Amino acid sequence: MLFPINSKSRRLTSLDGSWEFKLGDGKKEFDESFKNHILKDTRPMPVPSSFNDIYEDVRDYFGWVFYQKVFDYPKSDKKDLILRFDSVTHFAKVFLNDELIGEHKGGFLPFEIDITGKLKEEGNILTLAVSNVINYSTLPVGGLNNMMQGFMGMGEKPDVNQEQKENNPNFDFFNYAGIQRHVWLMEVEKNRIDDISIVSEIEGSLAKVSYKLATIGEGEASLKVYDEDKNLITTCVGKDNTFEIKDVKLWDVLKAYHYEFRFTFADDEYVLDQGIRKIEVKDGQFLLNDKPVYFKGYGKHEDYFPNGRGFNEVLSHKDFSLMKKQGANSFRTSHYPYAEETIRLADRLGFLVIDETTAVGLNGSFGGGANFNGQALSTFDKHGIADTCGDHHRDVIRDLIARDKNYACVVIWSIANEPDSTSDGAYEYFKDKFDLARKCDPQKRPCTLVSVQAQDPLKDVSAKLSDVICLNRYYGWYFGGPDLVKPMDLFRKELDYWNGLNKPIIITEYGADTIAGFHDYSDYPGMYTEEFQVAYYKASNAVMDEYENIVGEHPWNFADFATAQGLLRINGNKKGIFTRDRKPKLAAFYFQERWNKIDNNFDKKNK
Ligand code: BDP
Repeated sequence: MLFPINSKSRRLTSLDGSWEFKLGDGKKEFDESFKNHILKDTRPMPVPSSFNDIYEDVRDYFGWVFYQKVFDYPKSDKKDLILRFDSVTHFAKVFLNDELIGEHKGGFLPFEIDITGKLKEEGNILTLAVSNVINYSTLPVGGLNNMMQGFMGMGEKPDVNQEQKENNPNFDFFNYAGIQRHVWLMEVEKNRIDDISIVSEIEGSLAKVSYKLATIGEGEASLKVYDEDKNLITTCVGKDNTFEIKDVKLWDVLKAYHYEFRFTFADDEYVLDQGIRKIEVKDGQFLLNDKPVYFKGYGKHEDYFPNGRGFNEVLSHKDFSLMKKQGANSFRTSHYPYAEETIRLADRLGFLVIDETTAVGLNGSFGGGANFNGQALSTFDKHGIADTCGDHHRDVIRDLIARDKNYACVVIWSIANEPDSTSDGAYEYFKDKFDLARKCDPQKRPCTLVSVQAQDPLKDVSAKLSDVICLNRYYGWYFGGPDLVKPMDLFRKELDYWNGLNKPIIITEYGADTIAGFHDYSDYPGMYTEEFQVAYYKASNAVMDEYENIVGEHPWNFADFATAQGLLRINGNKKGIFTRDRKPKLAAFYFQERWNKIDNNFDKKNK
């Protein structure tokens, strides 16, 4: 799916801004009686934004909410008109002038509805019914009770069969919802480019680049390629073709280079800024343009106050600036696809992206079943979690790759975060998803699943399926903390196994909750202090540095972030290297010093 742009043939009108907003009654089944009407008793709500932190009484609301915008639009007979939502979380029913015009499940990827001929010049009523409900059928997955809350006490446990009355995330971030990214009206040609795929093969200084256009209607296709100085490099004709670039300037880590690909089809024109690069996974190394890469960076979140998960252009730029100063070169879109604008910024700046689906919480035995009344559930049984959300998982993989397939910065697909990857049925379930990703991606990027710390890592199907092993490990925090000696021996013991597989390994999460301003001058600093966080990272990195196949480190998390309430969450998850408002903790200085000394092309094997 193409990113919405203005070009000489395409025109975008933003429908962002203040919409009318109203909570549903939180109880009843979905009721469509509102749909022909101007909503009453509404209040204004900014778009894009999560709704949760805008008003003081809506944060934990559960169920349907309604958004409405009434607008005029000039007559336009010659072009087609597409309504596009960059993301609506988690489920949307879209009504335009009395008619249900579309539905979409999944809160972190765009969807488009053709509304050609449906707009009036005056008084169009666009209403969205949006559900924030999460359960076994959604990704991310909702559980039966809040994983951070603990039990009810006095031997009582919540009723497993009770009707769901609230959201209980089976994941560790606040369930923000609403129209969280931009809304566009796009005027496009009737004969137009619908999709573009770019693949390149690189041999020395020669690149062979192939493109394929999907089109709607009739017309002739052509392509003009320019370099960054706007010199014309080549011209091609046809809907798919291959051309060569001699002395190619490659897109590289923190050294992005883009060619301008100017496609035309009939009267339509679409422009892509395209990076050309080569990825290979070989002998325990991750190679970019034939050179080993060392991943330095973070697992992140889209999270801020009061926007929630609402797209925040300013914050996105700020975060890249902070990461650059840190000496970082990469991040993971934990635990859902980020706004495409952020991916484009990464592409522009040369950051490497591990692009993750929304499959988080696909695990009935997490923490021994902490989120399921203390009973570990089998994830892959018939009618279990995976069975219920499996089809949706396939849709998300397809749609993520459809959106991000051309970005040079996207170097790994992450199929899921911390699924139950050691249980019976995990291999069959994930083989299907990995195969799908490999089939959908024209560039055949490496795939991974981000693996959870488990009793028996030898059973983890990641060893067989992942091209790059991604490990979330909490030795010295959840496992054995605050001791930083024995847990590190156990960490070593586990890494001996993974390192032996001869696949590159990235530690995609490790971390310790830290309250900014808590300090300790002791030689053995206490948990939650800034000194403990530094000691934890020093101890962990010392272990990780011993393993030549560990080619990357992503501390968890870049910044503190909001979560559901719970005994282990002190006003949110405090594992940030920065606070939620982007102030550094001590560990920020530690990583800044460490990473600025590690070359982006650190060849650990041959050091
Ligand atoms: C991991 C999850 C991540 C959590 C983190 C933590 O992947 O979402 O926030 O642990 O506990 O299990 O901080």
